[in-house]
Amino acid sequence: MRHASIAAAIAAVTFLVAACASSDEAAGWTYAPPPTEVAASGAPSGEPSAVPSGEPSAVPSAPASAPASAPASAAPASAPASASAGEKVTVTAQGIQFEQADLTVPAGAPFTLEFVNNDAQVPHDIQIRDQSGAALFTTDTFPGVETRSFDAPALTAGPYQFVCTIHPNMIIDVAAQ
Ligand SMILES: [Cu+2]
Repeated sequence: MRHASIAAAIAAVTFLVAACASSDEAAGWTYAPPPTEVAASGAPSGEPSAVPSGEPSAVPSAPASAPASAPASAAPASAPASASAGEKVTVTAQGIQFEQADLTVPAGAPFTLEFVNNDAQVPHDIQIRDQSGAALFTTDTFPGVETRSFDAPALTAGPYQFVCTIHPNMIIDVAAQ
């Protein structure tokens, strides 16, 4: 019994080793040739058919649909999406002051203005003013403690000020660049 089971085990191991060796060998022989055959036959047939069929259909359809939808729906829809997906500028009010002494905001693209009002029950807002003092954008006025996000308009590169209209001492020098 004992000899028989050992012999069986040895036989099994021998068989497994042999099976592994032979399957590796078989794999080496059978796997190597097909890839070059597939690559050689696949490239020439796939390339010429894909390019001519894709290009003619894509080009005529794009100009046809773009003018119709772009001015009316595409432009307004994509602007807020890119603004919220783009840069976020955070301004914090605390102790009747803006925490940020100065700021840099992206020029030429709408951005998200996140206003953190940490002054409990004290209302603040943020007004974006250009160099002449003209107001370009004003957020809601709201008391803390609360955080709100606003879609600020695109600013051309240059200096601006963020000012709280309720507390004129709250001023941040801002560079759009
Ligand atoms: Cu204020």
